[in-house]
Amino acid sequence: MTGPELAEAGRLLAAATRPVVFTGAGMSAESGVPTFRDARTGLWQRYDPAELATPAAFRADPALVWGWYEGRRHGVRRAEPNAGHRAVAAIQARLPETVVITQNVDDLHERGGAAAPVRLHGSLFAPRCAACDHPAPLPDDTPEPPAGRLDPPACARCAAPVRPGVVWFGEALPEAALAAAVEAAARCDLLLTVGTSALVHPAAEVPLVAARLGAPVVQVNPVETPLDAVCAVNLRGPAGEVLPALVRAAWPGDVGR
Ligand code: BJW
Ligand code: ZN
Repeated sequence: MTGPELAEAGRLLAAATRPVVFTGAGMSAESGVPTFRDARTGLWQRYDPAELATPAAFRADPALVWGWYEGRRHGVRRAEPNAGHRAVAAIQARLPETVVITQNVDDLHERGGAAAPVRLHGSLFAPRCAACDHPAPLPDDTPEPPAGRLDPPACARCAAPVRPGVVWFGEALPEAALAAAVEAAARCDLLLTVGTSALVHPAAEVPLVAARLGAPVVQVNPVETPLDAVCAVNLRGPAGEVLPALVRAAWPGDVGR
């Protein structure tokens, strides 16, 4: 990240009235929540998505999949929002029409002070029945995180296994969330994309919609992504450092952040 790029991104943010903040796993990396595809630390380096993040995987071995997601839910429960989440909340406080769209299944945007985001890939905190979609209560939280296999609870309505409320490969995204995301991207006057590899579709098309309709796209990511080509500004660095710096660049006179 260089001074002129930060200054230009700050100008774009200060001039915006209805920005979209589009986030991926890198947003929560500095909170200790692992990303999926980072070379050393990504979940998909250690686990096979085909065995854990598809409907077929859950049908084949519900206890393996449920135990893995419960372990991740406990990890998120112990995590705290980072300075990047708080900067997103500061943008929303300054520009109330800001729409936060996330691919993340954690709850760190809300806990960082932002309004509930548009969730494209569901939530670790909204389990539901795998057969009838009836929402299921979260299991009681034990002090010790579960390790390994764990039988899922049974649906109170039909007794089928309860599944994590996330979107797996091959599943449709929640219709209302995808429509809200595309609409917000189409009418925004700045799209800030943070911490996503932009490899998973259709979510990755959200910033492209904004770019196609003429909104500037500013990217925060330590590395290149397929979005580089459509970005007005690329801020190379971690969200927890770059986003607070961006807020300071946009509104230098503000105090209290
Ligand atoms: C930092 C940082 C720091 C690090 N600061 N940055 C078109 C083309 C090709 C394939 C497809 C296509 N359309 C659909 C597909 C198939 C598939 C897909 O996209 N596959 C590709 C991977 C090839 N898509 C689907 O299957 C989707 N469904 C679908 O298309 O349905 C069609 C349908 C219609 C009607 C009926 C039925 C079906 C569903 C996709 C669901 C994705 N689910 C997951 C798992 C969620 C649950 C869970 O958590 O386990 O969602 S996969 C995983 O990837 C997760 C994420 O939300 C998603 C995106 O990952 P993200 O957030 O970008 O993370 P990373 O790790 O990839 O990147 C992190 C970035 O952060 C990196 O760039 C780092 O550099 C950066 N970073 N530290 C800032 N400190
Ligand atoms: Zn049911």
